[in-house]
Amino acid sequence: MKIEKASPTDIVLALAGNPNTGKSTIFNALTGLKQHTGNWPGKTVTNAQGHFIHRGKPFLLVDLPGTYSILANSPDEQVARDFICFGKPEATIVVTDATNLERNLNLALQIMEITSDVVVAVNLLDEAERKGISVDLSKLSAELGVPVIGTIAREQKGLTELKDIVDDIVMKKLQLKPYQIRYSAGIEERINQLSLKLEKILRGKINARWVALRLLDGDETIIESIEKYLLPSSIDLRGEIASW
Ligand SMILES: Nc1nc2c(ncn2[C@@H]2O[C@H](COP(=O)(O)OP(=O)(O)OP(=O)(O)O)[C@@H](O)[C@H]2O)c(=O)[nH]1
Ligand SMILES: [Mg+2]
Repeated sequence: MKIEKASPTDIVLALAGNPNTGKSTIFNALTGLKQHTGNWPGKTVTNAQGHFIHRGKPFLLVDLPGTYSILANSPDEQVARDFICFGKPEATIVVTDATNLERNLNLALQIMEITSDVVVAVNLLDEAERKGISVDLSKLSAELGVPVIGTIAREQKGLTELKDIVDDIVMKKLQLKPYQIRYSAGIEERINQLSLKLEKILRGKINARWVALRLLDGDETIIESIEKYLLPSSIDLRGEIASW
């Protein structure tokens, strides 16, 4: 996928989330563009890109397809994953549905395994209120270790605060400590062994722990994408891994 920066100084942001959580509504409100919105899933098939200025800085926002996970089980998931891993976004906004947080946070946790630079937007707060659901945003933020902003995108509520936080993340003004899932001792040991080996090849270009997890899960697509986007063609990652 090509990233269309208006200028090289554009700050790239990703907009991720489950289907139908209001990503495109946020995208349109921020960029002034008219990405199609509607209440059926899977409308955003390509990555729409748009610009906005906030606090005097130029941002490039990329509206990713809605997915329940980024484990690359479908082309949409792979597009979303590859952009978060290789599109070098300086922050990722994870848009969640306040009426269905438990399911939505699964994706947020997966993204937080890849990158620390995450803000969670809890959208559809009006719908939640109608259903008698209240969300303790500050407690959620404390648990997740990343900022959480409540929004009602259709009414443009919370969006300035969201932009402020994104800028704070990009400017490294916040201490982010994203919650990391810990696996059983045996798996953690394998993760550590693999991470050490991977780090020598990946050299901080991508989170080695996360790559190790994907490999343990038998995910071949991550090797292809790393070879395609991150490594010089002289390095044979697949061959290296096969030799371990
Ligand atoms: N009540 C309410 N409706 C909202 C809010 N935000 C978005 N919507 C509506 O929810 C529907 C889905 O919004 P979209 O912006 O298309 O959602 P999306 O996440 O881009 O969906 P996909 O591209 O399919 O993943 C639309 O009908 C929006 O108008 C909100 O805060 N409150
Ligand atoms: Mg959309």
